[in-house]
Amino acid sequence: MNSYSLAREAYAANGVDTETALATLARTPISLHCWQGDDVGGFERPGATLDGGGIQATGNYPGKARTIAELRGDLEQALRLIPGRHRINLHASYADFAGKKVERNEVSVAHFRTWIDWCKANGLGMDFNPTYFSHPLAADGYTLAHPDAAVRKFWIDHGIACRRIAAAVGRELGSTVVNNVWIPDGCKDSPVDRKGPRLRLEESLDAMFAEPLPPAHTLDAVECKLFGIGSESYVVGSHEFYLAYAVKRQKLLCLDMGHFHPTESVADKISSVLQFIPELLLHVSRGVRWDSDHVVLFDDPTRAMMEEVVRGGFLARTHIGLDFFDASINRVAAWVIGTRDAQKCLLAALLEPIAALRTAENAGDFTTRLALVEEAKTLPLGAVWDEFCRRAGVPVGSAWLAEVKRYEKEVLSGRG
Ligand code: RNT
Ligand code: ZN
Repeated sequence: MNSYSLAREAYAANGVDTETALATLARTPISLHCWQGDDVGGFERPGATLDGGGIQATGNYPGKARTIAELRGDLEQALRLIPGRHRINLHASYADFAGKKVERNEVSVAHFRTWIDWCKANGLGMDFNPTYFSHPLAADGYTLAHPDAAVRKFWIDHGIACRRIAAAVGRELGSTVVNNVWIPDGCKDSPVDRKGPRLRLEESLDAMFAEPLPPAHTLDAVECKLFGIGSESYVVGSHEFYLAYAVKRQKLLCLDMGHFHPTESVADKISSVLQFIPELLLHVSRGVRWDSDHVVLFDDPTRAMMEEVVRGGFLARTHIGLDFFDASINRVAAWVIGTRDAQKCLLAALLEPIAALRTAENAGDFTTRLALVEEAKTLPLGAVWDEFCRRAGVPVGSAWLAEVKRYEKEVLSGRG
């Protein structure tokens, strides 16, 4: 008997059907963030790098993608090692301008034509983000909440342009594009006016979202944050601000796992938030001290997150995206590790002996609940995961690493 058959029996004895779990996992896409491949630089100009704005990529591991073609090649390599069918999450700063200079308030779907074609050719969906950083008009740390109306107008127009791109891409690919708004606006030291920028942000968002677009083509999300590098004392788009805004305007809320106090459970927020907003976007990430963007692991916070999504029956209302950028290790490996681990966490959640746990809880038998949760942790998850990889035709276990090493030697090492 092979290890999967044994695992299947072990789970069945706990009232869990591994085949149902595998089918659900197979139809759950993960949105791979393009920005892990080039340290959030983008390709608006040659040699672009992440510039200011509340986020930072650290490390100088060789092999960073220098062109759109290189980035696509790296993504293709990562996708060959990740089971399932997925999506690519693009920032506006990854537009294909074909050498021309195009301002952010003038971007259009034409500048993403080659990305759309590439997504089609690779069977990928797309998600989108306006880019409110790495730009002279974001250099003082304010964009949509800027005190200068002309600067705000520029960024509102960028947001409007991006929503139209998202809608056009969603229509063409036949798959809803989540368009996520994150802005860096905030302050290193304590401002005396915390109110003004927030009033301006609400006004800017309303102006940006004014045009109705078909939800089947695109959905708007807003991303909250506790603090950023350079905005340690004040973030305009705080948790309370965006939660209230999302409820008021019925937008998606983006919960980035690295954007909270280190001891806060982000998983616990899901059921509260989804009681009042239509859908949720997750930025699956890992905070370490003051950095919010380490590679995702098969760890307790990520497992808890996926458990909440599954237990609450929220999978259909949750868009799972990744958000990390580690420049200190092989960037293709970072994608592979983070995506496979997010999927492993989801699989673990799908394999929970949930019926027995609910029976125990409903009977007030918390002893049994605790006992079963703990016993479930050592059920043969690995054998089910390996079977998933085998069926998807991707390397099983750590075999993917040899592929990444080969790619590093043959492709990445040739980049200056
Ligand atoms: C920054 C936010 C945001 C970015 C990406 C690049 O704190 O998490 O999601 O990481 O848009
Ligand atoms: Zn994020």
